[in-house]
Amino acid sequence: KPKVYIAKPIPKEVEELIANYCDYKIWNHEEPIPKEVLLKEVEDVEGLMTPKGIITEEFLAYAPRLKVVSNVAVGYDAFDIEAMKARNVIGTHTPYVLDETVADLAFGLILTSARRLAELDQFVKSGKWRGIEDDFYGQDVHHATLGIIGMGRIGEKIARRAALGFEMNVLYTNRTRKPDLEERYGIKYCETEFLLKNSDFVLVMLPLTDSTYQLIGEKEFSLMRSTAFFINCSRGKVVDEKALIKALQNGIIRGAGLDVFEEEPVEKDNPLLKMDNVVTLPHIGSATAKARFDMAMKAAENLVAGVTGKVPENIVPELKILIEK
Ligand code: 8YV
Repeated sequence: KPKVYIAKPIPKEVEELIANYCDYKIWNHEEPIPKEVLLKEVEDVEGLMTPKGIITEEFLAYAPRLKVVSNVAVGYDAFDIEAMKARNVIGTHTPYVLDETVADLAFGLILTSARRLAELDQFVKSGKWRGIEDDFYGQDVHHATLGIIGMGRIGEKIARRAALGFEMNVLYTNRTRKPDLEERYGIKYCETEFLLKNSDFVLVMLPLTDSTYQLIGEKEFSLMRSTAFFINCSRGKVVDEKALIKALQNGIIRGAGLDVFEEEPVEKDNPLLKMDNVVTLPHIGSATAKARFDMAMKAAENLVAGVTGKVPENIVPELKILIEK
């Protein structure tokens, strides 16, 4: 059987699938695997399943027999695509199975920001509640305008919730226009500038790539309404975090709902953690038992396919060229 390494704990059923086809070892600890342990473990494996997939040229030099890296996440910004191409290492990810789960969380962030849920939860628990006060006012979500930057699989699920559930006016930008979604949900394609100027909530749902790195910065925040909220549950680095902090400190925008940060875990002296109008979460977009189980299972299927001479279902688009050769 081909040797593989699993760099995170996985459910029993997922382990059983791998055991049927592979000779495997698992990192079975809550804390992330230390780099030196991982580098030792991958010395003679053909497959690696990993939650983060930091695959660089340097890493690949430690794993001369590696054929497939199965990322237990949909985002694969930690893959060095060129290095993997050069070494003929296939990379896979876990699309589809987390889309609805992340879209739910996006609405969690929208509602929590607009209706001040986290702040007022703390208020009640601290025993300060005396009567019904006007101070508890938030902003309406229903019928407001949501601008979605990035209309991929997850963006679409968010748009559907917004348009059909909350009857929001949905604007979007994307590399390619999606007329079918416009027709189905009544969402509107527009220029980024128009979206920023006209949205009550600006939500980014973008993969992190060279062209999306810090795509949202000072100029973009300056175009937003002073009453608008900025929402991000994709990748922290698509935003210039310093510019976001400035925009919040100077009242350029009303607030933010963030599941992701430039550095994770977020530094404890990050000013975002001190702001009442900012909701912060520890990157839990896909964190439900069902979604995480499905992600692990999909990642295992991709891994097994890759080391048993089959074509994995979810090769990342940029590396499909490796199996077309
Ligand atoms: C996390 C995610 O990576 O899928 C992604 O791209 O950002 C999340 O699902 C998750 O922590 C993976 O273990």
